[in-house]
Amino acid sequence: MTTQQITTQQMTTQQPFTFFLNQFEARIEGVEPLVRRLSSLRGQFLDQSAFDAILAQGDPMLYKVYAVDRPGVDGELSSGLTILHPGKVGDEYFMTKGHFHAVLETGEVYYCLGGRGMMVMETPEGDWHVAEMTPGAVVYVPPRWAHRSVNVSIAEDLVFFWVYPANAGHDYGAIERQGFRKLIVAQEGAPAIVDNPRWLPPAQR
Ligand code: S6P
Ligand code: ZN
Repeated sequence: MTTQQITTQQMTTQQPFTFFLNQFEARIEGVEPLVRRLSSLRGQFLDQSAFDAILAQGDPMLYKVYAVDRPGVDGELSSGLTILHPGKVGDEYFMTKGHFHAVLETGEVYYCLGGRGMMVMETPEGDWHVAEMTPGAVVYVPPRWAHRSVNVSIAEDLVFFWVYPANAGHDYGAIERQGFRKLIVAQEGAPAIVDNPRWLPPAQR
């Protein structure tokens, strides 16, 4: 075993351990990434015919997630690296699915390592916020805020490290139903924040 391999034992016992984030190759040594493709975001992009047209040619990879998961108990922290590729569906930039944490009262820290992006956030009450993601930006996602990352660069990957409570879990349901309140689209070549017409305020759902 080299010092760069992360083992199952290290990921499940309470012994200290080190893992290596290879910033230049954008991966975590010894971890198999989870791959998310366009088809897993069906219904999330505004332009459904553009979505179908891309899928007719194949199912491109949108992002990869290298997760160093820890046991889902109080006090443990999971962390990892996400690489979100550039691209658009119609005028809308490639993005992650986005989620609330299943344990709503849990936050998360994101540290942007490369690329240019925006993080779209909202609360169950409909408050929203968009934070810029540029190298060096540390975005704090407070408890209760759903979060989605959007790559607004033309050609560069958006690369970010994150840490959150290992027992937080993910709740994708609300976002799958109606998406986020705000969308990020290209307007005259620059990213713009626009209303999502599918989104309804809590009282009208
Ligand atoms: C986990 C954290 C990230 C995202 C990842 C992919 O709480 O926020 O690991 O899971 O960036 O996003 P998503 O919405 O597909 O899980
Ligand atoms: Zn999260």
